[in-house]
Order: sequence, then structure tokens, then C-alpha cells
Amino acid sequence: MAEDGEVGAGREKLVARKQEWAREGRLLTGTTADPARVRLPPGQRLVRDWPVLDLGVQPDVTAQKFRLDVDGAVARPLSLDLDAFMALPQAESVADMHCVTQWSRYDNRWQGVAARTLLEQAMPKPEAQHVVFHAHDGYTTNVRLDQFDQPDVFLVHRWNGAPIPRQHGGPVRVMIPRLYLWKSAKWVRRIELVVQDRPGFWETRGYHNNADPWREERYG
Ligand SMILES: Nc1nc2c(c(=O)[nH]1)N[C@H]1C(S)=C(S)[C@@H](COP(=O)(O)O)O[C@H]1N2
Ligand SMILES: [Mo]
Repeated sequence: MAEDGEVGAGREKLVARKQEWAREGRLLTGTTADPARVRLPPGQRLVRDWPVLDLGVQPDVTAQKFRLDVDGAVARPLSLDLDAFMALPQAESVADMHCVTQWSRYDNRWQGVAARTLLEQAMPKPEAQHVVFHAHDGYTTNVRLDQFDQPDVFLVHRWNGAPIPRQHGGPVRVMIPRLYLWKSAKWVRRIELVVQDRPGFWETRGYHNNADPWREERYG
């Protein structure tokens, strides 16, 4: 069993294959679409199930182990246990999700805490421009602060009326529905606000830094 922070046994091959896809530009259709007019981004196909993708370590984040830090370039760092997280204002949204491996799933009902609620509490400093998510399995991913600071971005703990299962990042994961799903960290542990951009696990292995599905920003 791999320790937190390691790629799980047997997953080195998966990581290598996905890096190969990035090098070859696999799955690219070479088209773009307007998200206001086209619901399904180019090169995607619809699924009804919810596939599981990760590095092969699915950490058991119990209520005791749970902690969410919001820190870095903020005026008021937060360090929340599960009760404190659940005591924040809760919200609900329905959104589609799009994975770079070509599947999309419509109408997912999310419940959780809005990114903007966390930002209001932590108060980013004016120089904060980027966000790095750190997860319990060692995974990291990055977005611009303006991509995180959107009304449809949530730290979610329920999907379609039930707690998010462990394999999908429960008890709490990030959900950024308008970017490819690798930007949505499962088992999130820390949200670090930074001045300089810092590419994460897939972004340093050939995947696009911006990850907009309607522009097919799969690799880059
Ligand atoms: N902590 C963590 N988050 C992660 C990953 C991971 O390996 N570890 N994989 C990413 C990738 S590549 C994808 S496609 C989605 C998959 O989420 P799902 O398994 O719930 O479908 O999670 C993203 N978030
Ligand atoms: Mo992925």
C-alpha cells in the first residue's frame, strides 16, 4: 500500500500513458465551441455513470483526520475541522462535469460550501493571483484565483442527495465545473493562495494549465 503522496502501485503505467496522450495530442478534434450555445464541449461524449480516476491511492479521510486549511497569501488563514466546515453557510448547485478522458456527465447536484464563502472568510491579499490545491494523496492542481472565485465553484460533500463516496474524493472535494475535472481536487486538504502560478501534478506532465473544455485545452 502506497503512502500518502506516492503514486499507487501499478499506476505508474497509467500516469505514463496519460503523459503519452499529452505528447501525441490524443483526442484533440481541433475545434472550439461557445459554452453559451453548446452544452457538450468538443470531443466529449455523454456518460450516465461516474467513472473513477485518480493516482490509485484513495485516502481514508475520517471525520477525525479531516482538516481544511485556507492559507498562503491571505489576511486571515483558516484551519477548519469537519464541524467548523459544516457550520459554514451551505449551498446547492446543479452542474455538468467534463473529464479530459472524454466523458461528460450532465446535471450533477452538489451540496457544499461556496468557494466565495471561504474567500470572504480568508480575505486574499491583493497580490494573491493563483490557487494551489493540495490533497491527502499528495495530488496537487492549480487554477487562477479568478477561476476559483466564481459562483458555481464549491467545496462539495454531497452528490445527488448522498455523501460523496470515498473513491470520488469524500468527505470533501473541490468542484470547478467549467474546467476539465483534473482541476477539481478530491480529498482536499489545503487551499493555498499564491502570488506566482505553480503548476500541479498533471500540469507538469503535459496537461494544459488553463483546462477550458470548450477551447479543448487538454494538453499544452
Ligand atoms: N486528490 C486527487 N484529486 C484528483 C485526482 C487525484 O488523483 N487525486 N485526479 C484528478 C483527475 S485526473 C480526474 S479526471 C478527477 C476524477 O474524479 P472522479 O474520480 O471523481 O471522477 O479527479 C481529479 N482530482
Ligand atoms: Mo483525469
